[in-house]
Amino acid sequence: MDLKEIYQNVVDGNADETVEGVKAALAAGTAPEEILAQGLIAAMDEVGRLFEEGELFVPEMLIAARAMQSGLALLKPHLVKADVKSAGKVAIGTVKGDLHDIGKNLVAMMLEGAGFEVKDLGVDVAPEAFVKAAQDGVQLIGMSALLTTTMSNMEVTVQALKNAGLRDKVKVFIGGAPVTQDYATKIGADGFAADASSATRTARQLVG
Ligand code: B1M
Repeated sequence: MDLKEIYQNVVDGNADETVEGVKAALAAGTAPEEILAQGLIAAMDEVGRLFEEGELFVPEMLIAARAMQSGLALLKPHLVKADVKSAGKVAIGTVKGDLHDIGKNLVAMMLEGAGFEVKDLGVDVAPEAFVKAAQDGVQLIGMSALLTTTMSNMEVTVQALKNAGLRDKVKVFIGGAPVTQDYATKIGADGFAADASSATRTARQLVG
């Protein structure tokens, strides 16, 4: 199966064809990581480009995202292989005001694969919900943001953890397209990761 076909089916929002394409690629022995990077993630970058140029609109972006997620669901068992849940407890979520969850889901999946126990708080997560997770005893908090307008809620959450007297009890790491190491340093987060695989490395370093 040509990964270009998977890519095009995601861009066009064809979920059934994407699923068939991913199945065929796996059956042909293509590495799941290759299908993910060259088929699914590359397609979402193209969708973002077309949106910016005014060639696609929000509904089409949403349909493409659904196609991407259908393909991703098939890849999950191949990407998540760990059977020992002992690396640590992480709560992860997309910050308040932000509904983008594909990158966050990928990071959660990779963390599970690396042996972390992951509590997925979902999207549009209020600072109080992150605080509650810290009170419940997670060692790590991961925050994702895809919008320049919502990333400031990462700083609000770090502040809420401080106000609750929990900042020393949890490590905070952040990521998402507009987020940088400089921003992480500026808001007092403990770590930053640019993508899902480096997120597991960051998480491992943070739990020592
Ligand atoms: Co939106 N959107 N969107 N969108 N969307 C972007 C982000 C945008 C860049 C598109 C563009 O203009 N080119 C733009 C943001 C501009 C900006 O702020 N600078 C944008 C906009 C403007 C919007 C709306 C405001 C549009 C509107 O309504 N007018 C709206 C906002 C809604 C809201 O959240 N309140 C909106 C809505 C949507 C949909 C709902 C339609 C849909 C999301 C569906 C879903 O997620 N279930 C959507 C989509 C699909 C996108 C694009 C096209 C694709 C995002 C994606 O899934 N990428 C996106 C353009 C783009 O990113 N190129 C865009 C694939 C994913 C694997 O990558 O999420 O970056 P990513 O995750 C990566 C890394 O960032 C990192 O690892 C991941 C894997 O490698 N990472 C972490 C992510 N989180 C991490 C956390 C970590 C560590 C690493 O630690 C905890």
